[in-house]
Amino acid sequence: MKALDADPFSHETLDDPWPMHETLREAGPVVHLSRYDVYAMARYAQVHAALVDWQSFPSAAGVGLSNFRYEKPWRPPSLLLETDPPGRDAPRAVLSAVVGPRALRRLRQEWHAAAADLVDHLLAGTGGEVELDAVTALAEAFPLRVFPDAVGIPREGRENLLPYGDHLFNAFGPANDLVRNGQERAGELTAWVNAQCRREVLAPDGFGAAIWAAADRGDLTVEQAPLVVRSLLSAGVDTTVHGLAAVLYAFATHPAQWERLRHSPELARVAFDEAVRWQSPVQTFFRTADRDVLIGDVTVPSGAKILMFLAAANRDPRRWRDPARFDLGRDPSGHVGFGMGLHQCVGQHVARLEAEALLTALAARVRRIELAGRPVPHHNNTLRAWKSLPVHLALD
Ligand code: OVM
Repeated sequence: MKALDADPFSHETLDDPWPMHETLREAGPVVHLSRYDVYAMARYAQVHAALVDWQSFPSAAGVGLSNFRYEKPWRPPSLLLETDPPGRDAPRAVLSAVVGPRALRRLRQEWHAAAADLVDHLLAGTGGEVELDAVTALAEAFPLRVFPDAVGIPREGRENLLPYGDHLFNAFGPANDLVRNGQERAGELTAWVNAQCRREVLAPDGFGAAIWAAADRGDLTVEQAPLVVRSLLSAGVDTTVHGLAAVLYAFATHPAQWERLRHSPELARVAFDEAVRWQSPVQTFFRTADRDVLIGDVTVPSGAKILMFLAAANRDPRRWRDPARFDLGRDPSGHVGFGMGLHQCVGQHVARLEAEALLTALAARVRRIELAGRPVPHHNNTLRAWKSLPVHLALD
């Protein structure tokens, strides 16, 4: 087995992760990262197999670098992300129903109208040409307009959602400067998020109230309900924002693909999944070996942390033809950008609906979208994120 000195969490790597992913893939089915004394998988076949095999690679020791067997988690573990069956099953079943395709049907029209309204306001009176920051004006603005309302949290303090998520996703990595810089506000942000999970503050018609209703039915305990709401607020904002940023970045740099979407707006969902494959907004998660596990000719020892490179698997040439190409003509299904197996993203239908609404609204009015300046990445230990994406839009 190869041992590598690569640092997946350095600023250099976060700026441009793709060369390191290729190095890891080519080094073998599993490699050792000496800097952190962890193992890593970057090929599609191994990442997929390990994600599906939750018995050998459980999540309850944490899906970050820190091993909950030895270190106290910085917040009470998630009942979904950081719990294995059987404890995970009731929270998962409840949340799947609350944010599943059936439950989302009533939001479809409303979110399409909200997206059309947002786009109309951005383009109003611009005389056919406009420059804007696709991160703040679109990728952040749209989810922040619809998602907190759908959960049913009060308006006050919503500006805390993105900073909370940013710290949470940094905290899955090592205690580097990104984590240290976030620590200052972590207590205050966590307290705010926890306060939004209480039944009294949640609007009666939202996802949050539906989770509490499950507790009333006995499907969850009253101790579990606020933690399930916390998962929505933790995993549902930054991920979607940067997924939308990814698809907007993709179109701004692939004019022929934008043409194609304009011609066939029903491709909006495929476009979003292809962008999730292509950029992998969630780049990595760890698992922990539950026993000595033989992978190829390497024994990953019991208790070892293994870094799963979702992003590298999503560009593995063994699985994808011309993987670095953003192409609406391919079938991106099977990508591991939402994970795979029994922890696969429970909110993926929400994310797809947000993307479909926003892309449909844009495709109806925008003839051309192109970069108007240098995209500025936002470094995060887990997320592939952007600070800004200056774009020029030409209208119909
Ligand atoms: C959670 C949680 C937090 C972050 C990410 C995530 C991608 C879940 O609290 O359940 O899934």
